[in-house]
Amino acid sequence: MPFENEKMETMPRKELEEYQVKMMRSVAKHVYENNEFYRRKFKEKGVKPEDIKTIEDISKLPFTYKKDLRDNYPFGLISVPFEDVVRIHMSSGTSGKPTAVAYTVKDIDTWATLIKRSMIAAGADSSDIVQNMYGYGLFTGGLGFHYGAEKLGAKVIPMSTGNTQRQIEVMMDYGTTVITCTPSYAMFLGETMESMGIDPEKDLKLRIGFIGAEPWSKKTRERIEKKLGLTAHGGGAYDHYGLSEMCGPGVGAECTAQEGLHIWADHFYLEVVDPETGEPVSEGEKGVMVMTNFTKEAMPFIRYWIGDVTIIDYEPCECGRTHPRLPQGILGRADDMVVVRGINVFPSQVEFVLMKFPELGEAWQMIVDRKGTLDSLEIEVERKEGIQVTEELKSRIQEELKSYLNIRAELIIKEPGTLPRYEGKAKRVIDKREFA
Ligand code: DLL
Repeated sequence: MPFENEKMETMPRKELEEYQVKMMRSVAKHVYENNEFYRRKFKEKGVKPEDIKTIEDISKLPFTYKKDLRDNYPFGLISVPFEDVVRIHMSSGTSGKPTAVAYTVKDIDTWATLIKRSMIAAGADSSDIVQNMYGYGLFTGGLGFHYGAEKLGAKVIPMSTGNTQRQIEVMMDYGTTVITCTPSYAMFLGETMESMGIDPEKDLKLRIGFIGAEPWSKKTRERIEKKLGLTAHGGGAYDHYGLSEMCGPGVGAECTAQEGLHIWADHFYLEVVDPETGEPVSEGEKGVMVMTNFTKEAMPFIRYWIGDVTIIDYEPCECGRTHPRLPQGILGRADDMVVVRGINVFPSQVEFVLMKFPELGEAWQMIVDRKGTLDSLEIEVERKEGIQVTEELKSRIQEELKSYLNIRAELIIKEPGTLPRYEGKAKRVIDKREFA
């Protein structure tokens, strides 16, 4: 089984922990000595870098929040001399003020190595032709995968998002074997192939998809693998996780066992905590992710409160990798959750239920509104081409939704091709309520 760095990827857990403590102490020292914001935060908490001696000591360090990133926009969290910065990525965010992240030459190289590692874990190699359909530009997906795939020695076609028919023609002309995109776009690609009369199993050579940047369920995986002919060519669709604040993509990836995301623990220290108390949850329990990128130079984040919801598992994987795994991937973002009539509803739960029904297509959205004093929840989804929507089918789906969400939702089954399609991350929740 090939590895990017076998020693680090399969290091026994105890040894890995010792390594992490050493690296956490070193990154704490780096930001303490070079960044005013962190020095102040450490002092407020009464902690010094040299206090980090055991894995438990890490919880003495302060959390960093998205708000800190915004408040210090654009360059306040940089921990190296500005002349050492060679790249800046930015995200517009939903609440107005953008956030920016910065990289040194070494950071760009580390990032590419992590993508290379992730690609190797899923069985890609230098013979692959990689059609990179993540957006190039301020989003980290495009350039992240670009440099990683080049480092692997693969042949990169830098397509970026959009122009779907052209994407498919390029796949045919070049014999693309690997694609990178969001799950929403992967589904749209599949639909477009169908409408162009292309059979991906016969007409294309796609075998591996690096699919990520938004939540997707195992049922969605099956659909993508089938629609794009990935399994027919001996590969599959592999979940890929990351966020700009840590580097971009390359934080965690699935191996060929498809048993969940491996979080690359020789670069990232992951904690899964209770969203109310910030204390670690027990293994196997749901919590929100907090992460430190201890090998980043330009802009390391100490205990960054990501807010993605997950469950952590420390059992080594059958591939031999020992790094912590997220067997169910990312269950959603704590802040994507909508509260409807007092019940917490995650878009990922809705997707999980809808994708179980082969009669339904892949496009869907949920609309939350307030009628009088009561919240309403409508779920719109398309039927598959050629499917007759009966009352019996509708009530089966509605029952299943009710049993998963604990709330009654109005189900509207729409004609194929009538709901929005997305080239990047999909927008699944439309909240029309006005909060005073
Ligand atoms: O989405 C980086 C990326 C690019 C990851 C390409 C994977 C592939 P941001 O735009 O900063 O970075 O968004 C980060 O997206 O906190 C999650 O909420 C969500 N996310 C990313 N990957 C996954 C995934 C990129 N595999 C935010 N499953 C994260 C679920 C994901 N959610």
